[in-house]
Amino acid sequence: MKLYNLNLSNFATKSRLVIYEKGANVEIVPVPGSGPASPEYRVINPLGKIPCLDADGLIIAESETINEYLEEKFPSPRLLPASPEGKARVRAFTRFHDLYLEPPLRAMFAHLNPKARDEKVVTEKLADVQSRLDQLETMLAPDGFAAGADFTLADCALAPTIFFVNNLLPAFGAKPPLEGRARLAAWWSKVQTRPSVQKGLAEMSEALKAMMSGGS
Ligand SMILES: N[C@@H](CCC(=O)N[C@@H](CS)C(=O)NCC(=O)O)C(=O)O
Repeated sequence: MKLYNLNLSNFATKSRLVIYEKGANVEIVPVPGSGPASPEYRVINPLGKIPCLDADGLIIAESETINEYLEEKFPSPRLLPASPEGKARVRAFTRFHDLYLEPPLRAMFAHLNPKARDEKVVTEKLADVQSRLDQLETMLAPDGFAAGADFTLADCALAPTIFFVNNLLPAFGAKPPLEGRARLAAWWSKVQTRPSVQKGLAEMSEALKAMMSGGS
């Protein structure tokens, strides 16, 4: 099995965390060609999105589909609870992440350079991200991991994006995102005790530094 990956990608990190947690035998490889838009990669994943998993010939796109597949293929340690209620609780976070929290943050990436910034777009998207973070604050378990006592797919989805939230929002003039959000701050400290998260976020951090300094 192979995961087509970019270390800076929060969605690819979401899947790498699952691979690291499970110690799954998945080779992590760069996308071929010049990047996700390259014809070489489009032959593999027509959506042109990272990550995608080559499961011995079956191409699986979309990080959440990949993560649920990995959960079934490599059931230990379990990252989805056994009960329908527990599963629903975790999936509420992963859907919230993919559909509501991440898209407005992503829309801000193109405006990182103050010289190429559309302030109207930034103001609108920043307000959206802030209200999603407030919603997340009310959703998080009062202590422990996102959905309760156990580390789950919910934490794998949230950690890479909250890494971006913490590192990039202040560049848009926002106050530190953990300030005034006690549950989010407590969860962030807790989730970083996990070796898989330490590894995944260190890879993102290195890639972010390289990008900021003009490297690849
Ligand atoms: N919904 C997708 C989103 C993946 C995504 O947007 N990946 C970004 C990298 S973080 C990407 O491939 N961007 C390239 C593009 O959109 O052309 C998933 O969950 O995998």
